[in-house]
Amino acid sequence: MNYDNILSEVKEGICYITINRPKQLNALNGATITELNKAIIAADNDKLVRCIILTGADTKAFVAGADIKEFAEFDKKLGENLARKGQEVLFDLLENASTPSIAAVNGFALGGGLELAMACHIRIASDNAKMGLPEVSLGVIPGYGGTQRLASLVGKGKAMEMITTAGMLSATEAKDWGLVNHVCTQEELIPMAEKLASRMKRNSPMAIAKAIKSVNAGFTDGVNGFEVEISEFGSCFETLEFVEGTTAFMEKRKAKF
Ligand code: DAK
Repeated sequence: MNYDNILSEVKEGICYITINRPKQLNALNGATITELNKAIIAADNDKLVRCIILTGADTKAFVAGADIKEFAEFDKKLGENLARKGQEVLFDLLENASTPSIAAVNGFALGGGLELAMACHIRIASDNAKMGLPEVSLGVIPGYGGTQRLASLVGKGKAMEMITTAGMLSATEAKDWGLVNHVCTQEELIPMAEKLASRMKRNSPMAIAKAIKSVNAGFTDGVNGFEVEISEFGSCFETLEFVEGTTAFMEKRKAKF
């Protein structure tokens, strides 16, 4: 499918989605959110796609936030509605997708941009990346799940510091804080994401999907993550991928999923 604001391409089991508005530092406007929604649904429904790598076009920004020019005119009702809709159609969608996603943070990831990276299952960053939630400097608060996901990734105290100071972390600080898993040079960023993806590709997509569901359950209010794990664990035993995984082990060969 052709998009105006993003690029989406599937190669060797990986769906590469690139936010492609470099002149606006890849800021997220409504049209971009709609296209990301379509591309993520398509990737998650494509059995050949085993990992999604999300990045920003050019070398300066992953995503420098929601498009400030677009939300400057919002009122209370519109703000609330769009926060709910945006969370559903993009951020929750990505977090709850069965396909694992890696945010390859190649520059500024601010506001909605950091929220997007945090909705991915894994984050890696190039050494020029800068991350922050500067919303309070604009008189708003993070509205795409940032107050919740940042606190769950770095802890409440550090999240409070980042949000109330509107400060930015360097890539190495973000790694020290647990916000990103790995830091590398800009040239190494996509190869590093591909290396992680290639390890995922060896494993059972069914089991990965169930593991994602179980981990996420532990971070969902009113849901007992242990119970979800037990039930998802049990359901693995009635799948062909389980049969293939265990048979391959006993036959001393690599499983073919
Ligand atoms: N929106 C729109 N345009 C942006 C942008 C943004 N977030 N960030 C950068 N740009 C544009 C600039 O306006 C500029 O465009 P021209 O003036 O050339 O037309 C171009 O990108 C290049 O930017 P700069 O000239 O500023 O580049 P610098 O290297 O000087 O500075 C910077 C880079 C990243 C430090 C700076 O651009 C910057 O501070 N950008 C804004 C960062 C920011 O505050 N982001 C927004 C965070 S708040 C909502 C839910 C959530 C949200 C909103 C609504 N609802 C549910 C309704 C989330 C809000 C946020 O994300």
